[in-house]
Amino acid sequence: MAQTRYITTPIYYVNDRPHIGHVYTTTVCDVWARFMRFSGDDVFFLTGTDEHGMKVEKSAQTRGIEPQALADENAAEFKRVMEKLDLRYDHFIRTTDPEHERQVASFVETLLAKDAVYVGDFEGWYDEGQEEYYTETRARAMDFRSQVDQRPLVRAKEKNYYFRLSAFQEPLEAWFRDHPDFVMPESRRNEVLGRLREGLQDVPMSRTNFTWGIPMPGAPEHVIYVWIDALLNYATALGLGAPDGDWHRTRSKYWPADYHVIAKDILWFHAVIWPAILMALDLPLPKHIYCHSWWISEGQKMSKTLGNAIDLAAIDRYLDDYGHDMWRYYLVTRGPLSATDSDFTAASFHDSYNTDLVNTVGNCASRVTAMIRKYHDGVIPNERQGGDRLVVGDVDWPTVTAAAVTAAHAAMERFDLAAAVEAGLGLVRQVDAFINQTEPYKLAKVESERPRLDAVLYQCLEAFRIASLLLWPVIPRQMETAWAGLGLKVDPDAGNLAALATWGRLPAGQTVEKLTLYPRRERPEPAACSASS
Ligand code: ME8
Repeated sequence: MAQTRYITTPIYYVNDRPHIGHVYTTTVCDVWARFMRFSGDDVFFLTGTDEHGMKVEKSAQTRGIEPQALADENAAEFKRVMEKLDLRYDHFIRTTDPEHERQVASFVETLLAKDAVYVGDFEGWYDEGQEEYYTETRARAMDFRSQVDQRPLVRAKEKNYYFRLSAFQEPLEAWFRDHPDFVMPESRRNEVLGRLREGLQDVPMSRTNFTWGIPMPGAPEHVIYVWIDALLNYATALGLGAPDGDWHRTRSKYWPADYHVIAKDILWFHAVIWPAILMALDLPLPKHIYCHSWWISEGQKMSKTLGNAIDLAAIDRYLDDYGHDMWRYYLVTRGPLSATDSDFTAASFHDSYNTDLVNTVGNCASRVTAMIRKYHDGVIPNERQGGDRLVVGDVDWPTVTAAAVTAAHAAMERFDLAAAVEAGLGLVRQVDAFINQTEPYKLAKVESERPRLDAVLYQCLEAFRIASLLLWPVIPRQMETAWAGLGLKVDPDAGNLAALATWGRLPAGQTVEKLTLYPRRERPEPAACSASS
């Protein structure tokens, strides 16, 4: 039975142009979604844009256009970029979609009816850039400055609707106790627990100082606070707020989410406020919040002034120079999924291309197919003699490949994408070592060694084929090229990874082309590879 899976990215603010940060989170989700789909699961992958709030209203004013026009323009840009990068989401939600707006209003009505939301006066320390309130203790710990843009926090007072976050202190603590992998990785969980222990206070649910948002039900002079509106996207996209609707009928089965993937800037909202809202709505909580760190660039925080931002122009240059597969490969294997930031450097990008894609994957593919062309007229030989597999060397290939498939799967389950890649890459390296050990070029010189030569050639190609299946979610373009060159029909959407990855599925007797997957490249001139200003 196909398992349902639900993975989400943050919804991105439309007052910013897409850059490596947005592309990164969406790419890691895409890799995970592809792997799970290929494994036969019923996956729903959600991304989209966060279009309300003061920041968007202000950006639109600065440009002299309506907020909706700004949102339309930038949402289209995010979609274009995702398409260009082969990021295959199942739905792109926009918080200005009427379907989302209706459901948010309905969720807020439910919260009001349950007395989880009330009207009151509120005073606190406010980060204007992040639109976030802090307690006195927290603000002091932050030295009364925004942790994101360093601007001073301001003392702000509002008559507003409030969400009774404080009522969820104990339920949240219990939830964290019972679900040690709710927030991943563990250091992020500890961070949340530390702040949780400082005590929760109620948070504003609405605003009156601007109008670009969803009106508060029954009090249209208030708009619903952008973060509440935004967090609810994960539920509205599945129709959870409209039980009679089509989305609910076809998509509610995906709830709760397997992974909400985010970066550390928005951890508190996802790890504390979102679960409390869900508790208040009597909805099940997501299984995991995966919180990654930052990409920095050439050793420094990315900034327009430094000219080191990996913006769309820079991404385009990397795609032109190294191809889509390498772009994905670098993000996935060198990215900040751990608790530390990752440094994007042109040099490490280039080295990683040469070491892993050219010298490992590409080299193995061309070496093996070249040998089959040279020693067996390009026809895949048989590894069997008299019905039995001929074992040459000391690698028990059926066991080794099955273990790699299991390892890749286990790694994907815990969102350890680099380890999943390593399972595939490790097989490729083993093929190389196996060639060095069994020396097919020597076997080819002795007529009586023909059956052993055939077995070695078959085993090399078969192990490479299984590696290519595991690597496809990360480097899909050239793995598809490889399948075409080997005459294999593979449709990852058919969800038959386990069956395809069984040893011995490679059909003997079929003709293969010599594969050239990743051409060696000279290191581009630094200017051509560093970011634009
Ligand atoms: O926060 N490195 O939207 P946003 C890695 N709308 N990832 C990065 C990054 C970097 N340098 N910069 C950005 C918002 N990101 C809200 C979210 S969700 C209900 C509402 C990625 O446009 C990362 O995923 O500021 C981060 O969490 C997200 O972009 C923030 O996107």
